[in-house]
Amino acid sequence: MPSRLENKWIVITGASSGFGAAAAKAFAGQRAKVLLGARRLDRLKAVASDAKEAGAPEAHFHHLDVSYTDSVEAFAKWSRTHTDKIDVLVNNAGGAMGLDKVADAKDEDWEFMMQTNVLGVLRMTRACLPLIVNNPGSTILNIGSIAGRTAYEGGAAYCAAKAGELQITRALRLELCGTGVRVCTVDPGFAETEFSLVRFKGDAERAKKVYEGLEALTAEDIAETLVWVASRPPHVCIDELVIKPTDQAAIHKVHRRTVTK
Ligand code: NDP
Ligand code: 8X3
Repeated sequence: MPSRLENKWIVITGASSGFGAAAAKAFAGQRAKVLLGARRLDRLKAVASDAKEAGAPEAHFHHLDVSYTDSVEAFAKWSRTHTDKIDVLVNNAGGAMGLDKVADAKDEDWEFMMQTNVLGVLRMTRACLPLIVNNPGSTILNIGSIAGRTAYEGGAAYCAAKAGELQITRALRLELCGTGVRVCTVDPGFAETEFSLVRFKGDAERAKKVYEGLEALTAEDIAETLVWVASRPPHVCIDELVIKPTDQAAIHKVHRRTVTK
């Protein structure tokens, strides 16, 4: 049976690493066409080439910084040079910066988290909506987090940002009801990508400790889930999907099998 995603146009933000890069390859494996955005062009070029190899009939990339409206609008304009309709928009760009308590945290870290996870999702969605609204069966797929559902110490701004993403998803679903456009959020727990390396500003040892002793989710686990959500029949909307490692029963309840000192 041909894939429902064959020859569909998929826009992925934050496609230069982690979930976004894995999603580019997973959608490509369904013979979908991918438009990829992020700030690191060298990485995007490699991901686009991998996507072609994985079966994408077309794979293109363009600079995108979701923190800036101009950049988002330039990206959307470039998208229109390839297609006049978007079938799946994956709002994935984002992440955490720092794990400081409110008393010690820095404005620039808060600003990164709000700009990417909250305003970035709003900007990208607004810019792409003209290519989505007249396309029933299309999907806006936002990447949230279990952090948007449960708070943790040091996570005030990140948890707030992902809670913001969840409410944006819910509001947008109400706004688009009747258009046939699905609005979904996939909310992962611990997944071993560059997420913690970015959060800890390049401290690889500290980043590795986050996943020590447990079998974390992989980027491929999430990519496979995104493909599944986007390939449901058009009348089926997976509103909210929480996905965690089996070793993580809740945000604070993690079973670590081995811990080295
Ligand atoms: P990575 O750090 O591996 O990937 C983050 C991606 O976001 C990169 O491609 C990065 O690209 C991009 N990005 C960051 N800032 C911007 C920006 N201003 N404009 C455009 N792109 C940007 O982490 P993940 O793959 O894990 O994270 C992807 C999403 O998943 C994030 O929203 C994160 O919050 C969320 N998430 C992650 C979890 C985890 O445990 N890993 C769990 C739950 C949610 P570049 O730097 O090239 O711009
Ligand atoms: C990433 C999951 O628990 O590290 O969103 O915040 S967590």
